[in-house]
Amino acid sequence: MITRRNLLIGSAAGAAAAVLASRAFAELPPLAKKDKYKVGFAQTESNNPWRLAETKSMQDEAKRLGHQLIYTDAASSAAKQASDVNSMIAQGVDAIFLPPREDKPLVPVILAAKAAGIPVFLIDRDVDHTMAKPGEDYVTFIGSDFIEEATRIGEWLVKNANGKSKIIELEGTTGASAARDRKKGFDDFIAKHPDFKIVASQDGDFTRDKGRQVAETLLQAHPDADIIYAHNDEMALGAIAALEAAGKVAGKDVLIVSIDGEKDGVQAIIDGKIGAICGCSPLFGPKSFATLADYAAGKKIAPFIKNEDHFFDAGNAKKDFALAF
Ligand code: GYE
Repeated sequence: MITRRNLLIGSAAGAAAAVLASRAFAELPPLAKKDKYKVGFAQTESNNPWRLAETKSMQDEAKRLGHQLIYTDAASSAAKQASDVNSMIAQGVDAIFLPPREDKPLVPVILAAKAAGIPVFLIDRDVDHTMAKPGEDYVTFIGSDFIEEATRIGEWLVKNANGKSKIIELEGTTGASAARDRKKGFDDFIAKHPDFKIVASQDGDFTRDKGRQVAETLLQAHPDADIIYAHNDEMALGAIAALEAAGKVAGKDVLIVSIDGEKDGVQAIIDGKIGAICGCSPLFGPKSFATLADYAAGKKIAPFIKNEDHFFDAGNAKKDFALAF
């Protein structure tokens, strides 16, 4: 008999057994009702305030509830994140919380966890639904609606651009659902507003330094660009550094908009350097563990559990600063 938790995922025998087990369990794996769980949280990287706030929120809530949290950091590598998940499966965790760094490379380990009888909850980023489906292969996706975030930024721009129109777009990590949808939502919106034009769009990997480098290159190629849309605050802050190095004034010569709501970002609104930020909460702990408990209690879980985002601009940045992370 196959003991689901003991599959040796990775070995040939393990892979074959995993296929058998996945056929035997077309449904999501159940989760026994227990007071204390051993759960995995496979973080993508820890190089920005958003990630650090998310990790702290998961750790704090696990501690508060008395669960054991197995935490790993993939150091910006989807391959390492996949092997981190495999090792959680081998350790026989009860459930796994996973923010898939990219939307395709993590699918095989999500399916392997399912085959091993371990429910997976995707948090903050989703996977490609043609390869794996919420409610079938993993329990749910908990996170923001990235298309909506990007559309809100577009709507703000249309009202507040004051004649500025040539946009440089700094994209998040290629292959990340957050980057894909923040681009799609924005680009589709701008396509309906012919007064605006995206003159260049490039991957800045969601980091401050890459954002600065890419902004520097794109500003050289498009010196007349007067708007920068960054898929997160870190890249927007990098873009401010690039503008200042080029002798331009952020917020005057170039209007900057972004997404997240970290403290440095909201402070940059107060300082007049960023025009608007659509918030994106990293505080996943309470909702993640509440969803886990609901699942164990046999409640029906929606395939998408949406986080509501707070919008910041000069009108509320000071008053709402406490909402920044
Ligand atoms: O905006 C960014 C982080 O996946 C929603 O990833 C998340 C994004 C967040 O690195 O700052």
